[in-house]
Amino acid sequence: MQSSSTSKDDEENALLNSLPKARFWNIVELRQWDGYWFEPGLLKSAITFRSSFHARNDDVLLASPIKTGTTWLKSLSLCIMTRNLQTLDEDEEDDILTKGSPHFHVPTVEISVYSTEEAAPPRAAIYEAAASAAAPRLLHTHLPYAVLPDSVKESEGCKIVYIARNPKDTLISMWHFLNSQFETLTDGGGGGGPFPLEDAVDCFCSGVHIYGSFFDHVAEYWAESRKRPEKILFVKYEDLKCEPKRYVSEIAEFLGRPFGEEDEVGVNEVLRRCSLERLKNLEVNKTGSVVFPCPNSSYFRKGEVGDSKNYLTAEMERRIDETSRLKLEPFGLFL
Ligand code: PAP
Repeated sequence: MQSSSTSKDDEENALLNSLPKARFWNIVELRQWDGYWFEPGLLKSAITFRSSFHARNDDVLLASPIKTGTTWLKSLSLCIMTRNLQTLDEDEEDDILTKGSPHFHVPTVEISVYSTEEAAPPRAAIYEAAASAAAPRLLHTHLPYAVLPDSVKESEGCKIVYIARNPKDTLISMWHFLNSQFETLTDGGGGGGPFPLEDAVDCFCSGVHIYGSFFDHVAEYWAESRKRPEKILFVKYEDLKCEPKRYVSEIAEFLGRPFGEEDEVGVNEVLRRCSLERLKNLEVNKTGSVVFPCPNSSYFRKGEVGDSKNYLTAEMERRIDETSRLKLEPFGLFL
């Protein structure tokens, strides 16, 4: 008799084979599902997440496209949510961020919790932490809104904080990150060297991309956040950079953990603990890998607004701006 896991695998493989296919950066196989493109392993995780996750009313789900400030949002939300367990003075020993990467404390569900791939050692611990943690749970996803589990969408209490970023800076951050991950496979299949930026711009604007179109991803969460502002808080990376106290206070308020009017010290301490320079230099982030094979250190680079100017030609900028104009501005969204 066939085991149930084999038949589930067979069903998933049959589904995967029936879906439209494409390639990302000439390296990664993609499948199209619910209008978005996914790497097959992530798609299987997304399907499992959608069918088996039961949101609790006090869950917090952080969401983002890749490279829009995920690591920062994870760190800030973790500090905000665990504030009652920490004294928030300058005692480093007391700081949960010194004990593990933000990606360890706040797992990305489709990568670290529902992954069907062989578990790397930290994953099992992450799974336990997510599945049995005393409420409230703090989780993260890169998945588009369209494919989230119904229980997340329907739960009154489960809140979503989404972080978006300027598309040009997002693309450049991603280009650096993925080039370092694909180092030996880039250049159209194994020649080494960075993937041609012009082709990366093509891919980004076409939407044939890991996790699907950046523009659709952002527009969809934006539209939902307008409809249900009590459920989804939409934050821009640039706003956080420009007015950090205001937006950290807003996130805390949204999560039901407001800083008192007098608590400027608390806000400042959360921001100090989560600063790029500090996180980058913590031992837990300088070494190891929570999301195998990405080194923990690879999530920290420059963190500057406008860094894309140093890489994109005027024509590349024009094409990305044009895509934003077509895809985001009709929703009243300017990034
Ligand atoms: P992920 O989606 O793969 O988890 P994510 O954290 O969203 O990555 O993106 C990394 C970017 O956030 C990097 O931007 P850059 O390439 O333009 O430099 C990284 O430097 C930036 N970043 C990481 N941590 C912080 C932080 N604490 N404050 C501000 N920016 C940060």
